[in-house]
Amino acid sequence: MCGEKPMARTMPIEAGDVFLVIDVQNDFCPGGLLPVPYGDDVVSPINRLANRFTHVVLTQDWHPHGHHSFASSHPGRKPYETIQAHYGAQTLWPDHCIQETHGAQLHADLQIPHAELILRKGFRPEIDSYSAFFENDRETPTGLAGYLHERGFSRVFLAGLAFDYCVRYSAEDAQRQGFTAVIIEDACRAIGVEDSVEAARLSFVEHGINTIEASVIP
Ligand code: VGL
Ligand code: ZN
Repeated sequence: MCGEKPMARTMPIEAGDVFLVIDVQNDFCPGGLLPVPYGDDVVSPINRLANRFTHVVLTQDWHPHGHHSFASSHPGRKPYETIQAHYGAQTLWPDHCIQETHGAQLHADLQIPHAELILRKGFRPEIDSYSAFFENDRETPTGLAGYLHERGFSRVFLAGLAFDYCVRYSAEDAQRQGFTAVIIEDACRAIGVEDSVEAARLSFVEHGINTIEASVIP
């Protein structure tokens, strides 16, 4: 049967919108130290999307040697195991995104010359930082909420790596800080540790966070 009104298939970009591109760095791409499967597939959709937004902010995971989130800092522990840190559960990772290394550089094919801010996170030796807004203690701010509020943004569109970690926690915190978070899901890729992808999707429903496809932004 015809006659039903089709759903709105496009989402116009508005003045208060900012595109937050999470951790598109060599170490999270195939060949890197913490490779996200098909991580580099996000580069071309993100380049296209970034062109549609006037305002773009990039994040960069930026750890010192011997960072607390590295399995190598915990004798006898292996990557992807979980430990109890003073701020709660912490997944242990292979060493990655060490300051000034090639792996910590943004992917060379990212073409976003108009990006207005590159925010580094995870530089405190004793605490990890998935979210672009807060360290994993969920109380030490990165300053991004203040920056985005002061600039008058109201919606934060997110894409990048990894869907189930830094994108997830950044979207939750954006929403909690009073922004409307929108995840562009096919411009993300996930790491997948146990049920991390399902947990992320459930959390987005709980927090009222919308996920869209890149094609909705023409
Ligand atoms: C990330 C694990 C460790 C991410 C960063 O960008 O999602 N995941 N550090
Ligand atoms: Zn990290």
